Amino acid sequence: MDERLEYLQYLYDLQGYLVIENVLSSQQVDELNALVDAQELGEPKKENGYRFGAAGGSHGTSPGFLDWGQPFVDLMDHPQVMEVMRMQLGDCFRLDRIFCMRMWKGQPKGRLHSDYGVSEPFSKAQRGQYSHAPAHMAVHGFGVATFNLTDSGPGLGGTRLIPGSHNSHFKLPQRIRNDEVDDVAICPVAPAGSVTFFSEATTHGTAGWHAEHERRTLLYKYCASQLVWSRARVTAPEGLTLTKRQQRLLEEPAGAGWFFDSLFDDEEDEAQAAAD
Ligand SMILES: O=C(O)CCC(=O)C(=O)O
Repeated sequence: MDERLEYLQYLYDLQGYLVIENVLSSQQVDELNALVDAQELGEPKKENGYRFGAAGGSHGTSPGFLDWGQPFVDLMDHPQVMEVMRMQLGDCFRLDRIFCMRMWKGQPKGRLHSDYGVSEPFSKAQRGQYSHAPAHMAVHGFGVATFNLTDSGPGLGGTRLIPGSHNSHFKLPQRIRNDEVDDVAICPVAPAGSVTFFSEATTHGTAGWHAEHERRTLLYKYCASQLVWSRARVTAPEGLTLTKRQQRLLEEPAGAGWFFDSLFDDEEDEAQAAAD
């Protein structure tokens, strides 16, 4: 493993999140923003009205924002996303759900939550007691790649999270969940063109939006191939071209290796061919 990857792996494992800057060039950011503009999505509304082009999860089966153009399809397997998700999820993973978030100045924060681990909503862990997530729960099996299409961070708003909380053995105290204390969750610096990665076990939410410009992010949520969150799926958009790897990312859930092939077969074949 090269030193850069070793460094990223350490930080992601330690913090439960990672921001990598300059993943997209300014031309790519402009192109994606122009395609979002072309959708004429209207005003983002308060209370859950920030999500656009959603698919999978609680949003039903459809291509969601993949329909907005080839560049949105091509981000599914952006090499930087593949590299980080492979560290978390192994060689076989799926795109489980997607949505675009848009926020305007003055829109309020979204609650801190975690989808896995001792603080997930259906956890039987008792507040204040050292607990383990049960073995049948795949605590670290879901990961998110958030492409930031406008600047976000402290003073602006954006993704908010509690570093290291993916490995916590204590249920989130109510005073943190209710935002009675304000210095535990952070809103990391994440400029346009960056990607914010986080585990769904990391306690996360949304900071209120304070910037003059619109918040725009594209969330791609992946999971180990044998896992699934809901019965809804992200499907391939009609009329756009998907590579073999992109098609594989949209396959039905199935056991890694047994019924779901590695996303990295071709890379390995190519490396082997080059070595021969
Ligand atoms: O605002 C964000 O980036 C976090 C979104 C969120 O809360 C979620 O993905 O569940």
